[in-house]
Amino acid sequence: MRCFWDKRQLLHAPAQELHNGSFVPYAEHPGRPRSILAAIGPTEAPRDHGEAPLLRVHPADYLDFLKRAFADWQAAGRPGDAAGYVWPVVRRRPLRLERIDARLGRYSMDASTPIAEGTWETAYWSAQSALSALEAVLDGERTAFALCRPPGHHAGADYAGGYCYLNTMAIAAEAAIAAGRRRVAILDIDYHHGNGTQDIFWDRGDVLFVSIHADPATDYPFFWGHEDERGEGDGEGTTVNLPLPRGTDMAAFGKALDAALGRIVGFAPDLLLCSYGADTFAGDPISFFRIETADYAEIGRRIAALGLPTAILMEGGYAVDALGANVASFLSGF
Ligand code: Q9C
Ligand code: ZN
Repeated sequence: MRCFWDKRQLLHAPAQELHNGSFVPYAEHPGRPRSILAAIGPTEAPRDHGEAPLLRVHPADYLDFLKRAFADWQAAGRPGDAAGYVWPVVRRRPLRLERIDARLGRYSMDASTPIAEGTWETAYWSAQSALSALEAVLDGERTAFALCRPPGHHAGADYAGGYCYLNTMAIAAEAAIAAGRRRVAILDIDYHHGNGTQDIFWDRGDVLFVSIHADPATDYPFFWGHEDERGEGDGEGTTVNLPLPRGTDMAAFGKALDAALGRIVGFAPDLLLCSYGADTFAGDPISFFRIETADYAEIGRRIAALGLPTAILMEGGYAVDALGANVASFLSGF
C-alpha cells in the first residue's frame, strides 16, 4: 500500500498539556510517528498541493491565526507553548481580536492543543499527506495510507482541539468533491468522537459521517457524539453516531462496525475515507476500549470487504510501544 509522510511532520512538539487538572507531558509527541514508521515500511513524501485545498475547509483568518500564534505569544513575552485560558462560550460574536490570549480562546476548544514553534508547518504537511493519499486513490489505487500527524478530526473549520489543528479528513473529503466525486463516506473509528468532522459536514447531504467512539457521556469531547445527533437540513440523516461504553472489546466493536458498514453501503458512496485511531487499543494510556493488536487486521478486512476505493488517515493512538504494530495490523487487513 502506498503510504505518505513528510519528515517536517516531526517538528511540532509541545512540552505539556492540561490533563485531568495537571500539566503532563504532551501525549501526541513525535515518538508516535517514529513508532509507526518503524513498522510500516517505506513511505513517500507528499506532493505540495498548496493552501487552496485547506481554504475549502478553513477560513483564511483561522489559518492566519495558526501561522502567527507562536510568534505573537513570544512577542507578548510568554514562556513555553501558546495556550489559551479563556473561551467564548457565552454570546460569541465576530470581533477583531488582537490580544493573543483572546485569539487562542477564539480559535480553540480546549487546553490540550497548545501551539509550539513548528506547529503550523507540521499541520500543513500532515494535510498534504492526507491530500496525497487521496490523490493516489483518485488516480486508481484501491487503498492508500496517510500518516497524518498531527491528527485532524477534532479540529473544526475555525477551531483547534484534541491535538488537532487542521481537519485533514475534511480537507481530503472536499478535495475529492472538487475532483468530481459526488458522494463521499467518512468512517471514523478513533476512540474519540470526531467532532470537527461532524461540525464541518453537519448540513451536507453529499458527505456521510459515520463514527464509532467512546460514549461522550463518559469521555472527551463530551459535547458531541451522542446518538441523537443526526445532522440537519440537507445533512439530516447523513451523520451517524454509534457511541459505545468503556470496556468495549472486539466482539461489541465488531457489531457496531458491521452496523456502520451497512450505513455506508446504503449511502452508495463513490469513495470511502477512514479516520483511523489506534487509541481503541487495550493498552492505550488515555482511553478505555479493549481492542487487541490482531483485532485491527480483522477491522481492516471488514472495511476492505466493502470494495470501495479507500484512503486511510491516521488519527489518535498513544500506546507508543504498540502503535506501530497496531497500525501495521490494520493496514495488513486491507
Ligand atoms: N483528561 C485524538 O485522539 N485530552 N485526540 C483529553 C482527558 C484530549 C485525543 C483529556 C484527547 C484528544 C486525535
Ligand atoms: Zn482519539
